[in-house]
Amino acid sequence: MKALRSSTDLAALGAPPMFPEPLLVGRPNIGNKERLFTYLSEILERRWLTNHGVLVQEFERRLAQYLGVKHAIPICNGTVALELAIRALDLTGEVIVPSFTFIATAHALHWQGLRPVFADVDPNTHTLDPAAVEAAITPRTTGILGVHLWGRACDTEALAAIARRHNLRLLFDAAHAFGCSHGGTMIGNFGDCEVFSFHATKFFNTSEGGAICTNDDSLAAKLRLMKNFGFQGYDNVVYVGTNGKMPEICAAMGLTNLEEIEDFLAANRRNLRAYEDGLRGIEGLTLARMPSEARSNCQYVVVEIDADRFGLSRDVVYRLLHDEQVIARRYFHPGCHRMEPYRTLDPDAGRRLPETERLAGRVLCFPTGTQTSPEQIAQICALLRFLQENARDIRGRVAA
Ligand code: T4K
Repeated sequence: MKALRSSTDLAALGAPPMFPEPLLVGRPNIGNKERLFTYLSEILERRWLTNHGVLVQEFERRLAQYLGVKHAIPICNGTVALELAIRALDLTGEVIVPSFTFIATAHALHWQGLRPVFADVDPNTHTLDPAAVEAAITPRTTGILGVHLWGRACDTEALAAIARRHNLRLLFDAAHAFGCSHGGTMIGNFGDCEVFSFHATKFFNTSEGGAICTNDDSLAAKLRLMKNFGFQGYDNVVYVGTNGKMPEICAAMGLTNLEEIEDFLAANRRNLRAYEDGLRGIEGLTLARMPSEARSNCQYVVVEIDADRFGLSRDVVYRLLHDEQVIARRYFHPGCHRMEPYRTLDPDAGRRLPETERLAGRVLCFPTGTQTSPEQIAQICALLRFLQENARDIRGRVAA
C-alpha cells in the first residue's frame, strides 16, 4: 500500500478539500481600529511613551473595575509579572506547580532561583490535584503556584486550605483566565495574587502585556515599586526591582480591546458551540467542558484524543491536520518536566506525574477567536470525522 505522505494522498482517500490558508490557533482578537489609531495619535502628540503614562493609568483603573479587584497592576508581559509576583511574595526554596502548563510558569520560578516542584493534575479539570500538592510539600516548600489552565479555575478552596494549614503563599498563573469567574467571583481575586498574560494570542491582548491582581494593599505597593526598578520617588531605591512597565502603546491596545471584550466572548462561545455540534458522535474525541456555573472565556478549544477509540494517535492526527493547513497545537506537550533544565534536574519526575504524561500525549488545541468562523469549524470537524471513519486505512498508509 502506498505510504501517506501528503494531503494529496489524503484527498485520494476522499478527504474534504484542504484549507486554502493555514488556520491558526492564537490569531489575535483586535478591537476597533479607528479607536486604536486615535489613542496612538494622542500618545505621539503627548510624547509620553512609557513610565506610568495616562493610558496605563486609565487601563489600570478599567482593569480593576472590570475584575472587581482592588489592585490590577499592568506589567510588560505575563512572564515578568509572574517573576515579580514570586519575588514580592518572598518565596524561597521550593514552590509546587503543575508541569502541565506553558514553560513560562516553571521558568519564572527557576529564573528567581527557586525550585519548581511538579505536582500532578486532575484528569478531569487539567488543573493541580490538591492531594498531589499536599504530598509534594517538604520543609523547603514556601508556596503553591496554581495555573487556571484553559481558563478553568483551580480548586481554589482546597488549595487555600492547604496553604493555610502549611503556612504557604498561594498565587495563581491566570494567563488563560482573563474574563473568567469561579463561584461568582472574577478570577483575579483569588490567593495572595493572580497573574494575567495579555499576549497577542490571548483572548484579550495588549500585544505583549500582563497584570498582577491583588486585594492586598501592601503587596500592591511593593509590586508597584518593584516593577519600576524599586524607585520610590526620584533618586531613592527601596527594593531590588526590574523594568516591568507596560508602555502606552500596549495600554492603548488594552483599552481598545476591553471595549469589545463581550464581542470576543460571544465569538468564542459561538465557536465552541460549533465544535460541540461538529464533533458530536465522533468516537474517541472528547471536547473539554467548563463547569456550567463558571463564566469562561472559551479561549482554548481543547480536545482529548483516545487513540484506541479514534483509531489514530494524537501525534498522527496532529501531523495530518497540519498537512491540511489546520495548525492545531499540542499544548502543553511534553510537559515542563520533560523540558530543560527540569528534565536533567529530575529525570524521574514523570513517574510522579501519570496524569500529566497521559494528557500531554492526548490533547490538541484548535483554532477559535474572532478570526475563526463556524463554517471553518464545521470543515475542521468534517475532516476529523473523516480521519476517524478512515482510521484503519490511514493507519496502514502512515505505517507504510
Ligand atoms: N503562563 C501560561 C499558562 C501561559 O500560557 C503563558 C503564555 C504565560 C504564562 C506567559 O505569558 P507571556 O509572557 O507570554 O505574556 C504562545 C504565546 O507566545 C504565549 O504567550 C502563550 N502562553 C502560549 C500558550 O502560546 P507559542 O510558543 O505557542 O507561540 P507561537 O509564536 O507559536 O504563536 C502561537 C500561535 O499564535 C500561532 O498559531 C501563530 C499565532 N499568532 C501569534 C502571534 C504572536 C498570530 O496569529 N499572531 C501573533 O501576533 O506561545
